[in-house]
Amino acid sequence: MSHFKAPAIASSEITPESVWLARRRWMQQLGLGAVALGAGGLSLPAMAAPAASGLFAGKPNPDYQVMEHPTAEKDISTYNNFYEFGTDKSDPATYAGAMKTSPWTVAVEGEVAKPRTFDIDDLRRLAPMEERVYRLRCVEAWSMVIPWEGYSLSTLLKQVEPTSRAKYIEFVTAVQPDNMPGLGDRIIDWPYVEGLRIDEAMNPLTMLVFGVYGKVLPNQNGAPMRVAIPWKYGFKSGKSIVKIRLTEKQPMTSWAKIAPTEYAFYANVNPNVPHPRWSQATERRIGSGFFAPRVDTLMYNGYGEQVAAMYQGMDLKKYF
Ligand SMILES: Nc1nc2c(c(=O)[nH]1)N[C@H]1C(S)=C(S)[C@@H](COP(=O)(O)O)O[C@H]1N2
Ligand SMILES: [Mo]
Repeated sequence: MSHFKAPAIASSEITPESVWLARRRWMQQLGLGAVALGAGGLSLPAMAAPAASGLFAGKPNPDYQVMEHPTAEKDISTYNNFYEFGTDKSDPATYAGAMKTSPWTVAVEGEVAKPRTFDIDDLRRLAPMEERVYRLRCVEAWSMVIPWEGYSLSTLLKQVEPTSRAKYIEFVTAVQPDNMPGLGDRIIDWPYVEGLRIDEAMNPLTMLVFGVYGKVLPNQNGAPMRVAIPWKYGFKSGKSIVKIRLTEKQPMTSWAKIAPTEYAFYANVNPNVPHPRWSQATERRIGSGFFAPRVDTLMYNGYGEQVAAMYQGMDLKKYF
């Protein structure tokens, strides 16, 4: 498939160990144990696609792996931002179980030749699940390393054929008043809306996520489908998406609406542009212990090679 091809990632960015760990886990899920593990080399042996029950056992894609070990599954699913369920980090794990994730449809509309409402099951089968180990850097200066299961958003967008007027894309999160206790807080003008420029949306790194750690996505992480845009601050990656709209004009996004001087549209991870109230130069890795040293935040969260060209010539202090 064409979207497997794309980014030229320096081999220095690919850690054989992390690829191997992800690959081993995938093999174990398929019941192959150590049998099929050859020495060295990143190529996977040819084998049958995961059975339906193993839908979320995505095949590790060696083009999308970061150096660090993944954050523990428990931390990924209990330390969350999902304001629809409250503003404490523990609220989503406590309350998101009540969110109804089935039946679920995603409407893809706006500047497209073939608008269509997809059933979530069809989206899960639109392309083979891949496991991609991505960094997630929150604007609050903490971070995680997460093995997501999904595929490039571009795969879905190609199905609906964006028109030449499609310059931006908008992601709209579900609103379930009976099941989302955080909606009572009018911090955000619900629904939660995020957006990207169309070239950012088509970048192969931009991922539709359906699972994590080889399992269906927990509700608190944005089930049944969320996006992951790993070179941007976490708030750009909308959760529990029900609508995707392609537009000619830049969409008004939730955080830019609340505090435009703090959270602008681009929100590319940039250690050189501080948040008005704190530095963005370092980050705290969740799960690494209270006394663990903070780590330096990388330009574009370490994904510069794949994304910097999209921002050439732009004043990153102005378009932060
Ligand atoms: N709908 C919705 N999406 C959201 C948020 C939210 O409050 N509501 N929080 C964002 C923020 S600030 C971050 S850091 C990530 C956190 O994703 P995680 O909880 O899966 O780690 O989700 C983003 N997506
Ligand atoms: Mo965040």
